[in-house]
This record gives sequence, structure tokens and C-alpha cells, in this order.
Amino acid sequence: MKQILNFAEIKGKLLKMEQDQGKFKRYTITSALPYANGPIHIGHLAGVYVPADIYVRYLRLNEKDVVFIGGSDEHGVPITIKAQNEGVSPQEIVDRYHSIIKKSFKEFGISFDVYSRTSNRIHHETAADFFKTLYEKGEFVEQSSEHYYDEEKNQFLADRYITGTCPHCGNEKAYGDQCENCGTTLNATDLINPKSALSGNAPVLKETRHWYLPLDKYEDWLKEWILEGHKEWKPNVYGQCKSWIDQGLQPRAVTRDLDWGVKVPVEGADGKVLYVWFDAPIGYISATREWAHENGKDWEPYWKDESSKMVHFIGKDNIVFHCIIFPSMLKHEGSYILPENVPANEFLNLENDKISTSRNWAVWLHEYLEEFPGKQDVLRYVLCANAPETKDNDFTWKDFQARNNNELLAVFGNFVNRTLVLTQKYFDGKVPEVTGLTDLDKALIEELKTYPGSIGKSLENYRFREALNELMNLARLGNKYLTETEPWKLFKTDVERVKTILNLSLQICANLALYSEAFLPFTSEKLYGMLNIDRLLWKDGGGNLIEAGHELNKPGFLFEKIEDAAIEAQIEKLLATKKDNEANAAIEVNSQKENIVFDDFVKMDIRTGTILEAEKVPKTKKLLKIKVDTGIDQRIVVSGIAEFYKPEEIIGQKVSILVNLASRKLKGIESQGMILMAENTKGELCFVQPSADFHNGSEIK
Ligand code: B3M
Ligand code: ZN
Repeated sequence: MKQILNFAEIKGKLLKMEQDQGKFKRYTITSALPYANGPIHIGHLAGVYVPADIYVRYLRLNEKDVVFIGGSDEHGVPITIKAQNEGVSPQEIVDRYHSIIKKSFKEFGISFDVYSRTSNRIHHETAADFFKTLYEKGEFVEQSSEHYYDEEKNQFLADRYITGTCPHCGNEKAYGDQCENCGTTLNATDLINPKSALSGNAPVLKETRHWYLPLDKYEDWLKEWILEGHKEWKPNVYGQCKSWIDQGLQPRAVTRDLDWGVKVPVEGADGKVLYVWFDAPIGYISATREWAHENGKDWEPYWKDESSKMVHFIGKDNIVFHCIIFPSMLKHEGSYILPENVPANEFLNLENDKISTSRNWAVWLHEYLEEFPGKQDVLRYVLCANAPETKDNDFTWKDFQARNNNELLAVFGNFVNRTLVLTQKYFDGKVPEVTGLTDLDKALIEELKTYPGSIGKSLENYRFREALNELMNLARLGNKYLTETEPWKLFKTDVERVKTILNLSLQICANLALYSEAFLPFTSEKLYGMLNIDRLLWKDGGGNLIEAGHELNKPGFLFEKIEDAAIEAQIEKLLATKKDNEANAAIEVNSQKENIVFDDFVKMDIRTGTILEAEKVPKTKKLLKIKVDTGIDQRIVVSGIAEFYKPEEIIGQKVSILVNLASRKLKGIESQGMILMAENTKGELCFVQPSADFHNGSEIK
């Protein structure tokens, strides 16, 4: 048995933990608001929502007063670009994705108290008021500067709406804020040959006025608050903050010339909205207000009372906004508390490649559920066990299968199943009594007591992988106990001993049901059902949870094997995506050639014709020697189509032929002209033929 000797130590840590918890009366837990411009994938879940949900469930199991906030981020340029591409309104886009995203979260058991959206009126009011307060306090700096403007569309262009050549790597499709080829952060004015994505024209620079949050002025305070005051933050979070602060902070514009978003609530700001990163985090406040309103609560203590603990769950690309910009806004507004922690995760990759919405390189939650119905907890488990807590991590389907089959099924499911089946078989499903304790049993009982503390401690330190592993250790402990005691061998000779063994094993099962509610809520519910007991609280953990004589329900299965075929199908699906992407990339590369003038075009004499004869050119793979009736004459053309057509197939084929191409010799054969072929992205060729039976020699123009 494991580290019983450490019990005193664990108890000491437990005490410290209770002190921490005692400090706070309530918990305000936020999770990043996903952009409502697409559905969500495993990267979102692993990075933000699974850990946030585990944390919140743990708090609730400790009877804490907690509000868990989520919602859709419905403003910003990603939304307007999507709308523009589809030719619909931004509202239509956000309505569509808000409901898809909300549904996915619900299906995966992400237990938000409120899932709101930033297009709600209450949010527009809250964000506008927030801006106004800062404005009236004189916090903002007002500044005019030149920005790119599209004269045809009469509007200023967001950085993402400008493309051009990257001055660093020459990529012709760099965006005004970043080159995705070399990764450099850019200013729109850095681009060579800038073009508006709206009209395709070159934009002009035009003067515009904006409000800036003077982060430079807040630098000393930020140093004090983060670098001195929050050394306990995760190294990846602390490190990013330090590097931002060390580089020196600049004033940051918090308004934009756009028509989609929260209108800037001051006079003379027509056509301007709040910058999406200004309004989105205020969305957490608006959502809390909405929740409070609907539940007869007061929202303010959750945001304004020092006895509230606020934690932001986010991905690493949002760190600066949640650790530097939003806290600066809260601090200088004056009436708000600041986050206690921002346990940001790194990124999850998929099969060794960056998850990408545009390349469709993702496992979409709604698709997963169609393909693995009822297996939400398997994904939750894998994403937590493999969470990118300290560095980027990789999701692979093989690992998914292995973790299901070798861990959930073989360890957790197997232990529970063995215990329940044996109790059914020997004691008719009634919990047997403890008839006497061996040293082994006593050690087990002691060890069982350590789990609420050890799992809880990991969770309070945002070490979710460690916590989940500890939960699995409890199942491992149970399996080991059964394997060592072998009750199935004792039933005939020592039924009293078997009673004790199964009683203790059932106590482990009940403890598993309790702790797993935080991680695997669907499994926990099933297990409670099989044990036929009510939901427990964290404080109940570690001890005797089921009385002798209690009647269990019939055992079922918590997990099932995932077969190779299901995994291969997923891998196939990804391979198909890869192929599609390669084909699309080929189309992109194959962009339009330089313009020619009409005179260039009319120089070409293209006629309709018919193939009369064809044969392979010896010792070549690609060439056919073809005799064509051009209406003018019969002539020989050598054409590189042998990989796609057999000579005998094409006799009588109608073609288009360029007849005035200077003749040239190929493999010793004089080729007079060129048969026109269409080529797809895979490099396959087919004939271009007139759509009616015109006589040979008809001009193509
Ligand atoms: N929508 C960015 C993102 O999804 C942004 C988060 C807002 S949190 C206030 O990565
Ligand atoms: Zn570049």
C-alpha cells in the first residue's frame, strides 16, 4: 500500500488548503468566450472548458457559492469577415454559431450557471457604462492617427481586412496584423502593396480619432501586482506577463471604426465601436448580471467584494488580455476586484499538426458526438489526462483508444464491474457487512482517507492531470486489493472474509462515484445509479459511504472497448482532410496569370478538330502521337496525355487545337500545334471540346 506514512504530512497540507478556502466566501469562475464564428473543437475543450468545469464541479461538491460564467463572443472582425464571406449579416452568423456552441457545451456536461452572449442588450449597456466610467474619470488618452481607409466602400479597414506582401518573408498574402507564413506581428502600414479585402483596391491613409487605455501609465502597478504579487501563477502565464511588461507597455486603442459591436457611448463617436477585446471580458460581468437577474441574486458581490475569488480559465493566446488589459480596466474603473489566478493552458495539437479551423484540422465536438454517441466522458478523460497544462500537447486517436481501453475500461470500469458482479453473485446485490479487519484492510482504510485531500489539493493548484491521475490511482488501489485478496477463491471456504473484502471494495466504488463527478460527470451519475445511493459531497469522501444491508441496483458497464475500426475511420477522415487541403493549396498556388491585352489573345488560332489516329510514342510514359483533322489539314501533334488516355479510346474524340503554334520536335517527331486540355488540382487532364457537333476547323475565340 502506498505512503501511509505520509498521512501526517497530507493532513498538514489539508489544513493549509482549508485555510485558503476559508478566505473566500464566493467564487466567480469565468471561461473564455469563444468567437461565434464557428463550432468548437477538442482544443477549446482541453484548453479551457474541461479544466474550468472540473474546478467548478469541485467547488460545488464543497458546497461553495460559485457562479460559472460562459458565453459567446459575438463582436470583432472574425465575425464580420465570416459574414462577408457568406454574404449574410453578422447577426445571422452569431445566431447560428451561438446555438451550436451552446449545445455542444451542454452535451459535454460543461456546467455553466449562465451561457450568455455579447450581442445581448444587457451586455451593450454594461460595456458602454464601463467605458463611460473610465471616460469620465479621464483615464483614456484621446489620439488621432492615420489608418487605412477603403474609399470605394467608405470605411476604415480593420487590420485583418488588409492584405499585402510581408516585408520580412515576401508572403503576398500577409494580413495587416500578422504574417501567417513567418509569424511576424505586423502593422497594416508595414505591408508592401496593401489591398483592401473589401474592394480589392489599394487603401488610402486617413486621419481618425480613438481612445487609448494608457497601459504605459499602469506599468508600475502591473509590476507590483503581477510580478511581485502573483509569483504563484503558472510559469507559462507569469512568464508571458513578465515578457510583456519587460518590453514596455504602450497605450492601447480601445475603440475601432466599425459598425459591428458596442457603440462608443460618447458624443462625436459615430461609426465607432468598442474594440472587441475591450467589450468581450466585460461580457463576464454582463453574464453575471443576467444570471443574477434570472435567479434573484445580487451580482455585485461576485465582482466587487474582496471575499470573492475570481479565476479566469483561458488559452495561452488570451493571456495578455486577461492578465494585463482587463485587470487594468477593472482596477482603474475602481469598484472591481481582480482575478486571483489565470490558469491558462497551452495549445492542444491534433495528430502532430496545429489545430486549424480554416484547414478543418480539428475534431469538432458535434461530429464526435455523432460518431461516439454517449462517450462524452471518454473525451473529457482523454483531454484532461493529456491537457496542455504546461506545454503544447498532442491528441492522437491511438492515444484516445489506448486511454479508453487500458485506463477507463481496464482500470476504472473493471474494478467497479468486478466488485458489483461479485456482490450480486454472492450476496444478491446487498452490501455485506465488515466482519473483521486484517492489516491489509486497515491500511486500505487509511489510504482511502487520503484521497479527498490529495485530489482536492491538486485541483486547488490547477493541476488537473495530476488530480485525474490520483482518481485513477484510487481505482488502481481497488483493483490491487481485489487481486491480492482474491475473494472469488474464498467464497466456499471463508465467506466472512469475502463480506469484508466486498464491503471495502464497495466503499471504494462509492468514493469513486463521488470524486469522478468533477471529472466524469456522466460516469459518476451511472455509478451512483448502480450503487443506488444519493449524490455525495467532498466532505463525505474518504470514509464509509454505504451501509451494510443496502441494496444495489443491477450492475452495468461504465465503459466499453473502442475497436480499431472506429479509430481507423477517424484517421482516414483526417487523411482525407489533408488531401483536400493539399488540393486547395494547389489551387491557391495556381493563381491567375498576369493580364494580357486583347491583341495577344487574337494572335492565337484555335480550331475545333477530331482525332483520327493515335499511338504511343515508344520509350516514353506520357506521350501519344496523334493525327488530328483540323478542318484545314490533317496533321501530327505530340501530346502528353498517355497517363490519362489509351490511344484506342480517343479515336473520334472532338478536341480544341491551337493550330498556329510553331512546330517543334518531340522524340524525333515533328509536332504541329497543341491540343488544349483542362488540368485539375491533382494534375489530371481531360479534353476541352465544343458542346455541339460543329464542323472541324470552326474558330474558337
Ligand atoms: N473570443 C478569443 C478566443 O476565442 C476571444 C476570447 C474572449 S474572452 C473574453 O480565443
Ligand atoms: Zn512573413
